[in-house]
Amino acid sequence: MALERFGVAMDSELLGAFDSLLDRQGYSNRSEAIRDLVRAELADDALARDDQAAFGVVIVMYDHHKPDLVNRLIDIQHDTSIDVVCSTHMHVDSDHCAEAIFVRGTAGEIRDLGAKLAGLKGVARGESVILTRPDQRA
Ligand code: NI
Repeated sequence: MALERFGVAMDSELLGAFDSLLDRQGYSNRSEAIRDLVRAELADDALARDDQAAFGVVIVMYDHHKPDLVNRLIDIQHDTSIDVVCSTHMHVDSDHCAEAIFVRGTAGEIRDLGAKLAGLKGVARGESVILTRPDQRA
């Protein structure tokens, strides 16, 4: 794909802070950093729409002593309409487990699944990471 050049005007203080950030992040030039920022912004914009095709990981940390919680976590994964590809379990300590659940669906479905699991009594923390392929952005 052909590269197009464009000029950007920026005050020196902002540019200095940007260069300092790029240095810490290991960028060798501004162009690659700006391309990554644009890609991230386009992905965030696409993923804000509930119907955007997506994939991701829902991570929950929970107290495995809570009665029936483990079964409820499993039931929700079986009953969801989205594709639960796999999950990985980690025994965090004597009380807590963490589960990373890899899913494919729409951004809205993944958000809903994450919220449903995080809202269960006994789930101490729930986080979702949702990504989309550039060629699938609506
Ligand atoms: Ni465990």
